[in-house]
Amino acid sequence: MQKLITKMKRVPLLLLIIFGTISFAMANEEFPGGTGSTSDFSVQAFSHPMSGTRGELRRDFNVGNSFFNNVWTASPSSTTLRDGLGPIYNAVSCSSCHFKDGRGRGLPDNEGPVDVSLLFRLRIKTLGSGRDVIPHPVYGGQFQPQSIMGVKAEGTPVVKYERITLSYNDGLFAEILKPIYEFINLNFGPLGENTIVSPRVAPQMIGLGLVEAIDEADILVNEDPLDADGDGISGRANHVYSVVENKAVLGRFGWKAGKPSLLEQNASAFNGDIGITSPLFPYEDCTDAQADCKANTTVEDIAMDRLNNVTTYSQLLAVPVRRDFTKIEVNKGRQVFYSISCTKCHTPSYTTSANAPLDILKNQKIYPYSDFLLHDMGDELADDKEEFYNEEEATTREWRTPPLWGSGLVHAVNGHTRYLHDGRARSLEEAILWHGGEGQKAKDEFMNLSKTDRDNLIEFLNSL
Ligand code: HEC
Ligand code: HEC
Ligand SMILES: [Ca+2]
Ligand SMILES: [Ca+2]
Ligand SMILES: [Ca+2]
Repeated sequence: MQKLITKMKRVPLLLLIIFGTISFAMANEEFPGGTGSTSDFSVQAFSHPMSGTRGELRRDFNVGNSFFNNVWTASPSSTTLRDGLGPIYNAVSCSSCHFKDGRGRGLPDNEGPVDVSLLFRLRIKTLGSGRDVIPHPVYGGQFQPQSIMGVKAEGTPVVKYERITLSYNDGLFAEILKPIYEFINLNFGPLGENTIVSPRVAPQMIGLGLVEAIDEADILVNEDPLDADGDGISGRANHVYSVVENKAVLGRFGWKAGKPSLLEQNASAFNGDIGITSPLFPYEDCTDAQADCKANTTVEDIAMDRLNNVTTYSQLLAVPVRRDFTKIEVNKGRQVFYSISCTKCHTPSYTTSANAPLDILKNQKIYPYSDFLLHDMGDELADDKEEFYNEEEATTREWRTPPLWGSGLVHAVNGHTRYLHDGRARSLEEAILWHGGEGQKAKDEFMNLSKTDRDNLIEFLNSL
């Protein structure tokens, strides 16, 4: 009896400690992008600099912002600072695809041409060289549907859909649409049987400097390439060639973690997507088969200092504060997310490096919900069912776990609720239903939940 009483006396203290710790952890989580998080949830939610962006940094951010939104024109023109578009390109500005610093919708509701925000990487399976691939010899590494006057564009990507019906354990149904891509109006002949087409939609631009500021070791610690712990999940890091460092380094950005840094990601977007050459990527994206493209190349369309301004801009776009943070359903949904396999890849949190390049990026407790590693996500999401290395060390079947912060604000910013690497999921629910391969177990667990638990989980995702 005495024992029981002392035990009971300890309970409140214990509860205080437990709940004290929880509420402290939760309070952090309300600010997923650390102290610089923004509390604007409007159409501008993804467009704010982290609070603390002042002085020279703020000026650099503003210049970067203007070059991110700038509509490039063909040269020669009256504004040499802002010309050099093409000769072939996907879009005339960064913000045509990352509209309002948000994400592209990628796919139309009905069959037809795809949205400008969806681009296609092209690779050729080379016979007899194992699982390696090369850029398409005629169309190059990326399909450019647009061109300046007097130059042939490459063609038009179109989509049609195959309907797939899934049934939940409780008898309810869901229908998902599998995109099937086709290329029409091809100006340089057919793509050929051995072409691997890899569709990618423009993701939102928030929190990227914080992602860059995560210590490499904190990402690599979650790798389990041989699935040593036997849970069916084998996250791997991509190691990609850096033109700046002239060696292979950890890949962090893009749907296959194919780019090592924001500087290189941005410079390659200027080059491949808009036809803007820079000191980092001095050559236009034309192949030998594209004579008119080659005849219209331009040199150093953007200078290094402007490129650096755009990089500062992309480092500092703030992550929004969580909404409905104390709502019961959201917290129940969070419990579901943590109790089924979601956090095995969507790693909740990190503390950024003390050595980050900018003070406001240092030592920040952040909640991106991603391991930033590659996972085989199954046949249905794969670029090609056969496994080829189509982005450095990432295969046709692998995708980088995307951060989930900002997921619930896509509709407010971009007016759609499209998710996954090509925007095929029309809702967060559909995004989960596409998980296969290493994500199959998580999907099955989701499909076995009660309707209430599923709804709560979606509410939690919408609060991110
Ligand atoms: C044609 C549409 C399009 C245009 C134009 C475009 N992007 Fe992107 N952006 C994408 C796509 C698609 C990806 C994903 C690329 C991948 O997975 O390889 C991406 C990825 C990124 C990322 C990495 C985000 C992340 O979460 O990893 C950054 C940063 C970025 N773009 C910056 C820019 C900048 C700066 C410009 C202008 C120079 C630009 N983009 C122009 C479509 C576009
Ligand atoms: C095996 C690792 C893994 C597990 C487990 C996993 N995910 Fe994912 N998740 C991914 C990857 C990789 C993608 C991107 C796939 C693609 O775009 O093709 C993704 C995409 C998503 C997206 C869309 C994000 C975006 O920006 O488009 C949501 C939402 C999501 N996951 C939620 C969940 C939930 C909820 C669970 C648990 C039921 C879960 N995931 C379990 C790896 C995983
Ligand atoms: Ca150019
Ligand atoms: Ca091309
Ligand atoms: Ca494992």
